[in-house]
Amino acid sequence: MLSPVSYSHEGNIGVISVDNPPVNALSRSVRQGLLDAITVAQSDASDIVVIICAGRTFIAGADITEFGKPPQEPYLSDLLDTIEASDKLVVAAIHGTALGGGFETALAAHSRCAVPSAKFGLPEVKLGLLPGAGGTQRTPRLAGVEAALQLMTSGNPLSAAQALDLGLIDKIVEGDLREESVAWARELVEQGAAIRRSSEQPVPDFDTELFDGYRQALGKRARGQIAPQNIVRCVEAAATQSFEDGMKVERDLFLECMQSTQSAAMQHLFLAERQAAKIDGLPIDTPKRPVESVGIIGGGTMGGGIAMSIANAGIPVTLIEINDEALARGLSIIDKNYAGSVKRGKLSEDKAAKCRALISGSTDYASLANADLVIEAVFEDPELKKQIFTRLDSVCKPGVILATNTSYQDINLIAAATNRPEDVIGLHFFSPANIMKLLEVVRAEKTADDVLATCMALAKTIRKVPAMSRVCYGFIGNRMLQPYFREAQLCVIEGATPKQVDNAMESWGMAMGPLRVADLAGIDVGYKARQALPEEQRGDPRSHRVADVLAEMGRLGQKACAVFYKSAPETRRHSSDAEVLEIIEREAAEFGIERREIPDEEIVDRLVYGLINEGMRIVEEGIAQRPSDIDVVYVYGYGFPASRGGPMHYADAMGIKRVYERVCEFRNRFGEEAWAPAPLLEKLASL
Ligand code: T1G
Repeated sequence: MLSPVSYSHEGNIGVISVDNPPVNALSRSVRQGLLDAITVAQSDASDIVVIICAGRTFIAGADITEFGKPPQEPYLSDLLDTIEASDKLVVAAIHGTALGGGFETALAAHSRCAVPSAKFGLPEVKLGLLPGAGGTQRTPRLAGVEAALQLMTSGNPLSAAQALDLGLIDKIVEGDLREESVAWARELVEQGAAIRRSSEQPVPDFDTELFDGYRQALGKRARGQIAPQNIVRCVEAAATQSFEDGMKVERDLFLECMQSTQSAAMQHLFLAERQAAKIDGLPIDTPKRPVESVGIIGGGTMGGGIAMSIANAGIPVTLIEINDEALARGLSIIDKNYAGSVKRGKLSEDKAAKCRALISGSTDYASLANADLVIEAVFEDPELKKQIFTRLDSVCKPGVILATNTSYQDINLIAAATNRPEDVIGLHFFSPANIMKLLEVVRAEKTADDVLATCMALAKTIRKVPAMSRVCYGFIGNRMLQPYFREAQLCVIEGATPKQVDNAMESWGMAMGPLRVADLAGIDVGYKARQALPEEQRGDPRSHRVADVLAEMGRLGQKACAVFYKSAPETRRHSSDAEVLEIIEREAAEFGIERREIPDEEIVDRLVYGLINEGMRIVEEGIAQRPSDIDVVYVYGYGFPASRGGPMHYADAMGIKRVYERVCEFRNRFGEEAWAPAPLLEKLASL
């Protein structure tokens, strides 16, 4: 088999070139090829060696698809030690994204040059891992302890300019990388440049308090996660021990992470996210429609956030509102949000101004005549949505994509309000839409393949993580939320306090407990949706009575005022509300419920297994293409902990039999209607 690594000469320069598409991952054959090439270079006529990559990027890391399999020689650490020990100066020439093991390879080289657009990072923490090939020991020696801690615990990349400032690279070259890096290598030879091994550099002075500071901060920001804490221990070893001893610490703590369920969950998510972007049966080269201008109907919270996420990708947006006053309000919210992003350092002043300039407003539908995509984002009134689509049908050009941001309605009915149902699709954004990563792409019965393919690709353009759902009430995410919220409210009326339920879920890893989410997102949409249903279709009255009472008292959520908690307007801090606890007691008595102590473990199992059981139904009905899409939806849209991999991965990790038995136990205790095991769960448990 041809090696993905080639070795050639340009005069006295040895050039090692890696070509392993799509991202030059450090597969076994790449490692072997690099080892062979650097070994040959030691005894050939070359004076200096350049490592460069073909394709779109320098090495983007170890090969994630090899994780979980028995490790194969040459091991990356040994290879990098060999590169660093080279008697001939080794230059790494970088473009694209030098990440993880790829960046570690560059750090093992003696000098590094890069094109201005190159990015550098150690994102292992996002896989529940840590840099396991010397990154925790070499980075602090070049960039200092604080920069190293920041780089590895955030997992976010640096620009070439930042990497140069930190001393992680030595030169930024303009133009053709191969030409420029070979020319620079030639210069280094002529200058008689010395070999500078990262592992031999002393760690610059550092503040010893840093480590405890990071441990505490990560204890809050990455509660219960192993990798971030292990990274701090590795960098501490780098700062206080020899390189060799530090490498031993790194090895042990890397293996601890690699063997953890947290890392298995996060690796699962990495691949699940990329899988979710693929539509079974839809060829990857399905033609896509151009999306160069977008219209948005409705300038409220969702419409404004959607406009920003599209403008931030450089696409002009026209925001439509019913009148000038509403339009001015919508645009001022957008201005405020951009100012907030600049203040928080998320966007530069210049970038924010450029993006804002791409958003214009109108009260005239005719201004959408040439739009390529129109997204309706008005409140959840089915008749209003149909009227809007009928109107769009009459003003928009042929071939426009008509999308609705509804979070649960039947998109087939909305599509039927037009003469072009094949051009209608659901694009369900999550609030705040300019921040939340998930985009639920809802394929209606008649949605055309190119419309679907276009929207899945658009998601990547606007930096969202897409997951496809078929049409059902609430699609994937909100449909599964029903048993989750049902159980949260049943636990409350049966004996737990809102605080206990939320704390149990947050200690387990949810970003925010269900009742705090209700306070934040509001309960008006859910309440109105319930009121629109006949009594017998509203589900167990005990599971929404308290919410209904609070809604009827006007406690609709943060927009109006808190629901299950008292919320201090200036601090928005939540605290228990005696009045709510009284209402819970009273309604429980009404139902003749004898309230009891509910263990946190039961709360977690009822809410999470409720998600899993409904998730199984969603897979067997074909609403979701695959279970891992559900994991992507819940981690990127509902604050499900990435370190647990999503509800369906968690079910596998817990053991399907155990989940099934627990669901059966709940069925026996709480009834068939709520807890009948999904047929797929039953089938998988019987295997
Ligand atoms: N290994 C194997 N496959 C990979 C890969 C990797 N490291 N990175 C990407 N791919 C595949 C991906 O699955 C997809 O495949 C295709 O490449 C394009 O990816 C010892 C242990 C590089 C920024 O965490 O962040 O090194 O779906 O769709 O949006 O310390 O991929 O087409 O079949 O994401 O342009 C550390 C992970 C590993 C970087 C490109 N490295 N990759 O983004 O394309 S751990 C990472 C990314 C490590 C050492 C440790 C991104 C990207 P397919 P894509 P993209």
